[in-house]
Amino acid sequence: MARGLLIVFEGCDRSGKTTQSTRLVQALNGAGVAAKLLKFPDRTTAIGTMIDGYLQQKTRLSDQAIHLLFSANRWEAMDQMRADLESGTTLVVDRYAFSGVAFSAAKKMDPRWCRAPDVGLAMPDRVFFLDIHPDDAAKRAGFGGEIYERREMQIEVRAQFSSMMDKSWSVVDALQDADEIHGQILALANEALERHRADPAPIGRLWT
Ligand code: DGP
Repeated sequence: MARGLLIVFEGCDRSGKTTQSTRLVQALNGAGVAAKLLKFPDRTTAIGTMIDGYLQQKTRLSDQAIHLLFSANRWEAMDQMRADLESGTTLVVDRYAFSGVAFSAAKKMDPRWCRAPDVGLAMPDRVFFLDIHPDDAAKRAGFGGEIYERREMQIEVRAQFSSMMDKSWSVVDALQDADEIHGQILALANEALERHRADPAPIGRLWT
């Protein structure tokens, strides 16, 4: 059996990643594709609880400490992720290590240092980047509640994401109608799944 694909959603805050990643998993499952939704940070674990306290500005942590907690939160999921991928389940992940680099580098931390703790994580097969200007994101409900939801920060985060894009990324205009976005992403995901079925590749590429 071919392994599952690792599909990642990235984007600035309030770009619609959670809505679109959920819809993609529903559509894939509906079409008989084994697919599972994951979200980082996973606030349900002990590490995730610490991250949540920081994001909600209830606790303070140094930039380095919170960076490492975000990475640890991904690592604690990695064994299960590999097992799922190897058993043929496609994983759709709402944020991944790109967010780790983008948010910390936006605070002027050394990008090389920021990449290091995630070295060895499985690299995604496809990344969908939901692109929205922070001025538009700021108009969406809930913006401003957490520590990073500030205009200047989001502008820098967006620039950091841009610097990491390669051919595995697709940039999707997040200002479009949600159904339109879903249709575009589903078509791209199906294309990737078909290519993979025709020529399955093992989990090879790792985060460097
Ligand atoms: P979300 O639950 O997707 O809204 O993410 C919560 C916030 O945490 C959001 O502002 C993005 C930020 N974030 C997500 N992953 C990381 C990470 O790995 N490192 C840092 N520094 N911030 C992250």
